[in-house]
Amino acid sequence: MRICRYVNTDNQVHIGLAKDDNTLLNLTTAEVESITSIMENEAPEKFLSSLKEEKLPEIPLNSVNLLCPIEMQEVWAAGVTYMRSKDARMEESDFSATAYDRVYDAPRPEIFFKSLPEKVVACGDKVGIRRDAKWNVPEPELVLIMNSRGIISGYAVGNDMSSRDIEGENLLYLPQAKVYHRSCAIGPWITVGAKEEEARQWEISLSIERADKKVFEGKVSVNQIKRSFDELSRYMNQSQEFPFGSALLTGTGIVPDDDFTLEEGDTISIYISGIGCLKNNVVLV
Ligand code: DO4
Ligand code: MG
Repeated sequence: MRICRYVNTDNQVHIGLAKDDNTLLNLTTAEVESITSIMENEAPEKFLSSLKEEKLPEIPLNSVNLLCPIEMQEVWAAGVTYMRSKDARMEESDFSATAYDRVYDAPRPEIFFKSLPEKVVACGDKVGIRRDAKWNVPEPELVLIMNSRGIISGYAVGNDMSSRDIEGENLLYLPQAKVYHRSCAIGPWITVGAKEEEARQWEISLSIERADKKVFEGKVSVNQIKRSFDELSRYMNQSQEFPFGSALLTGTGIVPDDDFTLEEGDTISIYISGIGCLKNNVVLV
């Protein structure tokens, strides 16, 4: 089941439930005012199924503008959760290689702050590359959407935009490589009701186009994530309080070759089979 935030011709924000691939049900008319309230429900899937039975107004999906599904959730990201990511970081920096090697096998995962909710870019909006960086890449990642009790209640597609030269120069520069204007995109909606076993069957694919030509393509199975989702959510919520829940990007398993860097105007498409496609153009920031 997929839920989203959208605006249509009335310019009001609505919550939608996908009836099928082309149609949304307007949940705002059933007094559902936020994605957060659905995530907080004890049984979101059951709740949404009951709403599907009601006679709610139907809206063609292609007539609305989808907004970012993140409302008030802090956004964090896990790193070095795939072997490919560990190898790429170790190559990018002799200086920090041991840290990446160690964290891959350590009981405590790498988890870092990524974005305030209001700064997350929606599907169709522009993601940024830093003008003081020379080596910029997208990181296509599955996003766990957790409620205030730390329960994973949904999944989305995420892009953890990164400046690899800044990160590689010194590990202490990681926040600058990861957190800047337009550095995080999440969308296009939230898939509710899938268990971890099902989500692990999904495939993540990344394609980058430049002037209508494909300049990079790659894919990875979610099942290659080294850590369980429970493990990630446990560390994320340990000694923390997220009154509105949180979102956690789960790390990248696709890293373009070392001679690849993003350019302004590129189009990044990230597809996760159980969710959908997050598409953004690149702008210099
Ligand atoms: O430590 C660097 C960041 C790792 C990361 O973002 C990833 O593996 O996806
Ligand atoms: Mg990442």
